[in-house]
Amino acid sequence: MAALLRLHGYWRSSTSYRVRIALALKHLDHEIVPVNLLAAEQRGEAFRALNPFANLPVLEADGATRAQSMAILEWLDERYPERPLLPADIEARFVVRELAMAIATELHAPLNLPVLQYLKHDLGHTQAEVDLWYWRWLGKTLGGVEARLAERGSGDFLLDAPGYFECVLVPQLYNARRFAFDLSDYPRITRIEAACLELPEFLAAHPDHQPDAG
Ligand SMILES: N[C@@H](CCC(=O)N[C@@H](CS)C(=O)NCC(=O)O)C(=O)O
Repeated sequence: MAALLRLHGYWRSSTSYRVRIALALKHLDHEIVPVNLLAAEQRGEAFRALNPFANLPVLEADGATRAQSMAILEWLDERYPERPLLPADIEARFVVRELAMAIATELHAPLNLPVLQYLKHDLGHTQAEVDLWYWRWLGKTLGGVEARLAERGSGDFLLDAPGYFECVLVPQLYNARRFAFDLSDYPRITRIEAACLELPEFLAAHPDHQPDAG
C-alpha cells in the first residue's frame, strides 16, 4: 500500500496534467487539491509556504513538498520503480529525455500564462500578436520533435508504451489546441496523442475530468 500522495494542481495547468498522467500510469493513489490559478492562489502566502516558486504543481509525499514537474516525474519513478516512466536502457532513456526536455524547457516557459499576460497587459500586444508568439515557438520545437519521430519511424508511442515523453507531450498539445494551433504538419506527434487519449490513464488525468474543471 503506497503512502498518501497529495497533488496540488489546477485542471488546465499543463504541468499539473503531466504529473496526473504519471500518477495514473504508475497506478498511484493520490488526493487532488485544487489551486485556482485564475484567482492567483499560487501567489498567496499559504501556497508560497508550500512552494517558494509560487507555481503548480506541488506534490506532497513522504513528508516533503515537491515542486517542478520534471523533478517530480523523476522522483516518482525512483521512489516507485514499478511501471517505470523511463526505460532501463541508457540510449532509450536519452531518446525519451531529449524529446521530453525539448518540450519542457523550450516550450513551457515562453508559453506560460504569466508570460502571455505580460505580453498582452504590460507590453500592450494584441491577442492576435500573442497568438503569433505562441504559434512561433510551438512550431519551432514541435518541428524538431516531429523530425526525430520520423527518423525513428515511431508508431503509437515514442517507445513501446507511453511514459515520460507522453506525460509531457499530451498536455502541451492540449494547450496548443486551446490556442487553435494547426497541428496538421505533425502527423507522428498527433498519432501518439490520439493513441494516448484512448487510454484510461490519460482519460483520468484529462483536465475535463478534474474536480475543479470549470
Ligand atoms: N518549471 C515549472 C513550471 C511550473 C509552472 O509554470 N506552472 C504553471 C501552470 S502550468 C503556473 O503555475 N503558472 C502560474 C504562475 O507562474 O504564476 C514546472 O515544470 O513545474
